[in-house]
Amino acid sequence: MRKAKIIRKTSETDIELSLNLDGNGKYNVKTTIPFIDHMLSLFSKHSLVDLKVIAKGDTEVDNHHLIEDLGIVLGEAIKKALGKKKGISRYGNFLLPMDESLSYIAIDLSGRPYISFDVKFKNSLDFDFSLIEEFFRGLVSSCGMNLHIKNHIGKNNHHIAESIFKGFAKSLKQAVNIDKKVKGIPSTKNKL
Ligand SMILES: [Mn+2]
Repeated sequence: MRKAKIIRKTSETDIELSLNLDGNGKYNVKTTIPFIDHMLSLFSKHSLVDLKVIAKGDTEVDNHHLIEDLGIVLGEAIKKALGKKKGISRYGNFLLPMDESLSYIAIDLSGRPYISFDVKFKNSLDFDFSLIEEFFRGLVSSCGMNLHIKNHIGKNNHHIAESIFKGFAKSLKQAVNIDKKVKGIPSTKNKL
């Protein structure tokens, strides 16, 4: 079973996250930030990764530390659960529509962290949408993932964010998929 549990406690945040890459999309997410609970829940639902998250942080400052650290811990857990990456598809991509918003996501579980984040959110008073990029930046750095995110069209911040998280979920589902025709590690270097 490709499962992992990460407990990470710093002076800023306290996060406990467990996942199962071979799950069926069961989730229990409590981060104290309702919008992120919504995003992580739909990530689980559409990636079929079972996800449990209990987290809190210094949100009296702002949401920055907690959202960034949630990305780091999710990336760490994906990496740990993948192990040596034997037999995986490695690549995934998805063009995901969410009402008026359309986002394209591409993943390579290459072991090398890289992010391209081409998304323009509108200014918002109720949530700092710039933190979505911080979340994914943290995730790629700890996971060693190459991740391209491009929003092609979108008006509503909530829809844009949702198209990104759902597209990420669908892409990750493809990339972590065990392909029976893949023998060993899918790299000519024999290491990912
Ligand atoms: Mn929604």
